[in-house]
Amino acid sequence: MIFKSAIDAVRRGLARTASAVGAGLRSALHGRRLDEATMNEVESQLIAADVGVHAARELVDSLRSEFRAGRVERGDDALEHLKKRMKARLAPRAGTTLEIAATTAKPAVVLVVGVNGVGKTTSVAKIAQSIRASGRTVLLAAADTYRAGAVAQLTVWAERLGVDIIRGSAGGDPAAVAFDAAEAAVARGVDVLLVDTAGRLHNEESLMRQLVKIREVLRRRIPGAPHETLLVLDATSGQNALVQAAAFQKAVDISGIFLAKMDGTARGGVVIAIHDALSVPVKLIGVGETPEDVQPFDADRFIDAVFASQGATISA
Ligand SMILES: Nc1nc2c(ncn2[C@@H]2O[C@H](COP(=O)(O)OP(=O)(O)O)[C@@H](O)[C@H]2O)c(=O)[nH]1
Ligand SMILES: [Mg+2]
Repeated sequence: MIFKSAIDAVRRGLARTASAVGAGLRSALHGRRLDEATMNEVESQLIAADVGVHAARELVDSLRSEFRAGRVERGDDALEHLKKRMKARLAPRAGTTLEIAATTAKPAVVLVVGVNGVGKTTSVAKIAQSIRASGRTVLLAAADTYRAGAVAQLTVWAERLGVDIIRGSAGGDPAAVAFDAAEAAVARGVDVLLVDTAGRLHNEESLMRQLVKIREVLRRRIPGAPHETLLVLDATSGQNALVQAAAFQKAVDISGIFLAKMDGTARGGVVIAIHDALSVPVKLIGVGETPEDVQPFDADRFIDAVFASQGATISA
């Protein structure tokens, strides 16, 4: 198991989401009797938490039909019903881990993509740290040659974590860096190669073309690579994250989502919107700025943490 998470850590990391979503629904429902006005309030609370209009409507529709059938009357039963329905919604793709956890490929290659500022480089450091902690070796590739500071930023992480890094020159060809890194990973016999990429170029088309080229270079040198293409999304960007995901999914085959900055948002319901809109699972969540601040996304734990008793008792 590369990534571990205790329920306490999940609750701490998600304190803002949990207190906002949980407390909002709780204050609408706890100790009350259900009626039409209350159900409208629940729908607004869900939309405010970013679960998406579609999911919010379906959740409230299912609650309404339970209410009209006389099966749910008390607000507290409504809370339980919502909790169950949310878990069921997330269940089909829950619990999926990184491909590198299961693959026997060596080196296993993880390509990390996403727009500027979402948290790619930090997420690479987090994954590197977890792999190191599990006793495997890591090589980093600084394939964001577009921004002057990007290579330096990853270099600092490499030094702090004590892992090797392959760099090109600023403004150089990122596909060449990917090629050199693949060569080095094979020659040095490392277990996992993590490739950090640029999030902004002259336009979206050139960015996507560059990512496709990096993929091809990796695949040519290492059969089956990249074994994971991880799209990093910023949880605080709300529905905007869905627009980004669609663009990346079209260009490169995304195999998983790293949802960063879950600690910084009261709108963690975006996880549900992402699961609704995309065919790829959220695999990891970022809950802070240090390399330790990463957790596997576990749907049951996530929903439990969101609904965990009074929000006030868990806000950090
Ligand atoms: N609070 C919080 N901040 C994060 C998280 N992940 C990244 N950041 C911060 O977001 C900013 C941009 O991160 P960076 O990794 O440089 O993004 P990149 O441009 O996609 O590579 C930095 O200030 C990071 O410290 C997270 O999970 N939580
Ligand atoms: Mg970066």
